[in-house]
Amino acid sequence: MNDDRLRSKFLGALLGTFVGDALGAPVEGWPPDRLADALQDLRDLPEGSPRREMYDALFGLISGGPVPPGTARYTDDTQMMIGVAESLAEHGGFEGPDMARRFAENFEGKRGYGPGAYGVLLALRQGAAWDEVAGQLFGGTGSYGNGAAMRVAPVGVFYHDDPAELRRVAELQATITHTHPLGKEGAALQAFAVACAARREPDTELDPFTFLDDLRAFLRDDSGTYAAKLDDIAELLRSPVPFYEVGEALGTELSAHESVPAAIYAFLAVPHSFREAVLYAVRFGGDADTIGAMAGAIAGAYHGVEAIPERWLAPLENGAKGRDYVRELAEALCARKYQNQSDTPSQ
Ligand code: AR6
Ligand code: MG
Repeated sequence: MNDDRLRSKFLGALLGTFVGDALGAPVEGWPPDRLADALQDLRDLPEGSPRREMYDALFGLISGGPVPPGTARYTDDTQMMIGVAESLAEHGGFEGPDMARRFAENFEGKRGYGPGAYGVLLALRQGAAWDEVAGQLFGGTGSYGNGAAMRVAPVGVFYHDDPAELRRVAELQATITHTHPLGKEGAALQAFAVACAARREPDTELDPFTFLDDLRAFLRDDSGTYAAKLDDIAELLRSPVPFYEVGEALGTELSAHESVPAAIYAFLAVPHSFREAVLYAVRFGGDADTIGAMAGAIAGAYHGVEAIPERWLAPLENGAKGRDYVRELAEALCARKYQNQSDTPSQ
């Protein structure tokens, strides 16, 4: 694979996370079968209200109407993905204290963090050690929320050619906030899905069943939860059903095992189009921002940044750590990767 193409995949994975997150955010928590009606209802919200602005962005993005600049905002998914990428790009590998510090410094409470992660980040801001707080969540079982998977795209592209190191770093970055085995495995699986997408040439036909075989061989999950989900994905691809039934079958919840599979499905159902894969993911409703972010990461890693519609990129918020910053971060991460290996992607 030539170096321009790989660089484009780094950009696609990170900006794909951002776009999917921003598109899904306005409809997070909505039931999929009522999403069309709900979009209609939102039109009645007062001009200038934050929810209305987000709606304008979403509706404009989907329908082709006008999109006010800066109105497509990201949530905790992208904010934490930025922390992962910053730390990897700076150190060329996993540094727990540094990544946790970046999560804490980037943290803005209004970005919609899950309750478990919110508490961990407050503790980190008050000086707690990076590997001590998360294990205490949920009665000491740790979180199996999708928060470690939603942010993992940088690990997927950075280690796309090294599955063992990818798994090690995906799990380690998870443990800062998510120590439950299902939370960590969801992060590893999502990172590996991004890697598998990054390793494939976008202009050749993608076989979803071979892709699923690769994911199955990677799994390390004694509970069998993720293997069963991958079987369900294969079955749904063989015998397609309406999208809301897909959501019901695979799950669209805040937990990793009830959301990572839906994101993988959205990519595999429409592998020829970044745009359609992300729209499919967002229309699941439920945890739409995170399923959108994860599907966007996989589809972006496969197609590359050129496949993300310009009219989706243009309205993304672009403040200090906004769209241009994420683009530069993806460039820096790619440069760091090949500096580490002291070669270029094409050699
Ligand atoms: N036992 C019971 N419930 C659990 C457990 C457990 N061990 N682990 C998680 N949950 P959290 P996140 C449930 O809070 O994963 C935002 O919208 C519990 O209800 O760690 O960082 C983000 O954008 C818990 O509150 O948050 C993500 O989309 C919930 O799972 C999403 O929330 C989420 O776990 C998850 O973020
Ligand atoms: Mg979110």
